[in-house]
Amino acid sequence: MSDDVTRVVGERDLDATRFDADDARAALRDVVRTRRFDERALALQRRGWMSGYPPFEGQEAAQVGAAHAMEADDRLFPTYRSNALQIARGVPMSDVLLFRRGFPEYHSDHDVPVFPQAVPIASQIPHAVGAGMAASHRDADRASLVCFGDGATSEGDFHEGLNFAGVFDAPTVFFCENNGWAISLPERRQTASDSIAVKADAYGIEGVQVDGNDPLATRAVVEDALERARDGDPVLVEALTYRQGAHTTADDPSQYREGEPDLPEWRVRDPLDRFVEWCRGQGVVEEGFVERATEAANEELADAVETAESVPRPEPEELFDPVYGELSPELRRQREAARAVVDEHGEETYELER
Ligand SMILES: Cc1ncc(C[n+]2csc(CCOP(=O)(O)OP(=O)(O)O)c2C)c(N)n1
Ligand SMILES: [Mg+2]
Repeated sequence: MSDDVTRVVGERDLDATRFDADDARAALRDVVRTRRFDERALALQRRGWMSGYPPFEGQEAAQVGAAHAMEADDRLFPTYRSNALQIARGVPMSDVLLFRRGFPEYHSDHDVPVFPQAVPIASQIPHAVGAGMAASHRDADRASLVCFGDGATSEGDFHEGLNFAGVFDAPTVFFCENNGWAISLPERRQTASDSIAVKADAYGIEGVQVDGNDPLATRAVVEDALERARDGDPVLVEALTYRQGAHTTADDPSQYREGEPDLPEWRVRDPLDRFVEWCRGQGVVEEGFVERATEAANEELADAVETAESVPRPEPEELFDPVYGELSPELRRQREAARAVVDEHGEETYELER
């Protein structure tokens, strides 16, 4: 494993990268766009529009960089925190909002190959490896990109997934967003290894670290990793980033943030301002670019909320019917009780829930 952390922003000029001005602008536009999504989603949750929301503020650059590195046919395996990645990849904002609003089965007619977002930690990792193996059995030129956090590396599924990928050359990129925290547990308590990337050594695969708050560095590293993976060499990418907000809207970080880890100076906590400044210095964006990107994101969000609100609420029976072939007497009773509440209160039912 290389000890180097790949960095571009604040370290190199655009001319010294594989990217051009359009690439940099596309990255900035999506960082701004997903930041706006996160802010709006938090506000919607605060007024009861959805029951809970896991903010990704601070992680936009890592996710946008990874999204822009993927080819159309690559498979994405997101978590609850990977919504910037999904959006930058082309999943409609309304789909993401609807998942959080309690429509986990809903998806619109888009053509992004994306699996359901995983909430059980690390459970998606073996799935991604399996999909990668299926691709190689079919001689399909595609890879899986599986997202997870620093906390997921303590789960058995992480180790099983990496081991399997190493043994079977499964075309998989393991994309770990090390955001400093697993709920309240700081990264220094998560592992005694020197890094997360170093764990790849144990499975005979490559591990690399990248400044995850740098969208172009992340894109370059993930592009290379996906290319290697498609050739049968899985890669573990550790994107060093930082969770600025709460774990979810049900969390109060003031209870534990005193254990704040010290970060090296280059590891800025926020990717946006530094990237804006760098893009200006490189002559890539003119005055008003960020404002226009923000305005466009606001319009997209207004449409997404309207679309999400137009999708009919599921019937209460849908909570029960897909679970068992035959419901137990107690579940039958609950199913009837749920129907009775909806019949009695109609649309107000959803107000009562809050
Ligand atoms: C199997 C499992 N165990 C525990 C939990 C509870 N849980 C939810 S998020 C979380 C921490 C995950 O931290 P990390 O992997 O770093 O991801 P992050 O939330 O920082 O993106 C835990 C323990 C869970 N969802 N699934
Ligand atoms: Mg984490």
